[in-house]
Amino acid sequence: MTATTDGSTGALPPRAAAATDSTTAQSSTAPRSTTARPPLAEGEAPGALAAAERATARAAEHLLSLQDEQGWWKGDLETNVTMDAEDLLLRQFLGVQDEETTRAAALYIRSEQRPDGTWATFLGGPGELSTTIEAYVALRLAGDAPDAPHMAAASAWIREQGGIAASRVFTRIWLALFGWWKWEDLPELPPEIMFLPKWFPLNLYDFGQWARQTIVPLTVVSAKRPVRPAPFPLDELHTDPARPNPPRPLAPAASWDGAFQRLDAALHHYRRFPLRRLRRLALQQAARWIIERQENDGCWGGIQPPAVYSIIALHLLGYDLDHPVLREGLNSLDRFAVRREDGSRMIEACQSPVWDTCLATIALADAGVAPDHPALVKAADWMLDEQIDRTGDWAVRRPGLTPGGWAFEFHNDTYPDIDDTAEVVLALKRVRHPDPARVETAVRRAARWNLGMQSKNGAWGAFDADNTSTLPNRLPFCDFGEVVDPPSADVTAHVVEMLAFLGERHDPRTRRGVEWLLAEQEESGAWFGRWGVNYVYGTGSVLPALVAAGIPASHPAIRRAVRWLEAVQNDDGGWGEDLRSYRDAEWIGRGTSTASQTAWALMALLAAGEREGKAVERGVAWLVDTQRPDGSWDEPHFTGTGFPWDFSINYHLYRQVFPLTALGRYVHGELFTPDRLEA
Ligand code: R19
Repeated sequence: MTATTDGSTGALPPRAAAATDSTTAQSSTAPRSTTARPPLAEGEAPGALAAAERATARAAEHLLSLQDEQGWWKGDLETNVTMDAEDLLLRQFLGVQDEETTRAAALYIRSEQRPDGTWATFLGGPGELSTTIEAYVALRLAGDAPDAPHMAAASAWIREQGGIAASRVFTRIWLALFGWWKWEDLPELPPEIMFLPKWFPLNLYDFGQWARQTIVPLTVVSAKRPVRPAPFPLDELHTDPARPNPPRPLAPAASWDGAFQRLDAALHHYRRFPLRRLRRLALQQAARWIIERQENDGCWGGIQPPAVYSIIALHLLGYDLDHPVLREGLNSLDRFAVRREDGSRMIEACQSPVWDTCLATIALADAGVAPDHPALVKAADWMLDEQIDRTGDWAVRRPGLTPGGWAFEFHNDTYPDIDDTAEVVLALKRVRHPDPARVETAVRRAARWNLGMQSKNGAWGAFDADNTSTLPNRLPFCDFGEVVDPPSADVTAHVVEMLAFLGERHDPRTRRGVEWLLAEQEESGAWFGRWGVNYVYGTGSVLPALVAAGIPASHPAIRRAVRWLEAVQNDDGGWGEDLRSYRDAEWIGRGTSTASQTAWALMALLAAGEREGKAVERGVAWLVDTQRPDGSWDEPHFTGTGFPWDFSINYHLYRQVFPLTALGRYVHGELFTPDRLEA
């Protein structure tokens, strides 16, 4: 699979429509729009509806043109330059750098630097210390001189912010690999953690899957403490190079932080006098654990950070770079690279083909594309082939549950997720497939798996059931991002919506999900967005689910949510919510209007029966007015969430699939509801 680009700013133009003929799409859109279109609202300008219909048709045509001939869609998954910097650091560490890759990666890193010398983790965000340090070091490895103006600006800012000593643990581990930081001055995480049984606090399965897969190889790396001499010193990144690690005060022993600091001191002590046999067995077990989880494409968990650390760990345990495990691992890293128009090379943290394909299928179906349109059948076929029929780490908490989920990526069989599984089912239910029995079997298995993954509190997390321990986040080692995967409103909403579409509205497990969602609504009337920014995403996920589950639009919870959405609508008619909303309540519901967030708000309002309201009319007009002539939207802002605040994602297909879904539901009314599917 080669990396694809999606024609958005800076990237190559999309390939021409592959297997789909856009005239077919047009003609299959037309008949449905006349049968299903709801009557005009009082005072509604017929011109506005016609404009929305044209925008819908153009958007559908554009989306169809982006489908791969194998049936999937995949937009670029843009994050930040940490990915690119760590890729270069890995190559340097292993001694496998090549000039062309370094040049193209450096070009990308430089292009993302801001005038004040910093790098941010999302468009318009504040400079971020660890990211800026990693980007700076990568550019130095690529040959940029420390006194070049862009480098001097960066290092001055880094020193102002406290230098390397103030950066996150991951950054200091990378620097320790080259002797730029002392291993002793890092928190300990011993490989013996492998032996903790699954009921013991801080055992591996208390961590979210992404953290688990990162931590296991890192325990190996920090047990080995390798140092490959650096090609140059980095004194310019310390506030005082003579004292690179100024002592930090200890927290009181009776506090959580104090207790974990003392645990860390004890582990440092253990490191000096480990039980040698135990240590050896732990390292062996870690190697086995890692190798068992390598995917068919050579990657680990479909995400770049575990892949990078797993390669280093196995190499330190004696695997040669040309051992098949490492060769395939290294090859897989190249598949995370996206080539851009200017010759630069951007690394994706992760790839989203399953997620993009189910969302695109839903969007096209809701826009009135015929349910048996070849593009939709092809997408369904591809999704059906991706269903995972073996157990994974999720079975530790749910032993005996029959597999049947979908993962987010091309290859990630150990970690299917509940969110993708719900959305794939919602997509498959919209397609008229030539083999309905096959679809029905797949959907039933998926639903059974998702139901089995319900957490004890009645809600759903993304990858695991009952992944709710509060201890992992307190480890000094875990100072970046989320490391657990507790239930969230957005995932729970998607599962509830799926269950409703399968006719399981009255199932007690669906009811518990609904009750949890109702209890989770905030005072404002909105829901928090765990995997999308932010309350607009949460609310945009929950309202369609509650209505599908039979909660009447007149229910007070729904009215409160509608009032919140109306209150935060921008003057231009769109919706936008800045990533700073995760840190600063001032930004909740506020920000520059974006296509995907406007669409989420519209999807919520339409579900709540507000089609004829002023807010919907203005939101639809915003989408129509900002659409580009080719049927696409521009979306420089990041509206996806990896970890609230710490890690943000610009999903390049969100700008297309969500506006199309919202416009389709506006133009046609809801073509797909649980009642219509059952009828
Ligand atoms: C909904 C579908 N989702 C439920 C799936 C979303 C997947 C998002 C892509 C995740 O990519 C990642 C994951 C983890 C990391 C890390 C990382 C940070 C801390 C630790 Br500890 C371990 C790893 C860094 O980058 C990542 C990217 C939308």
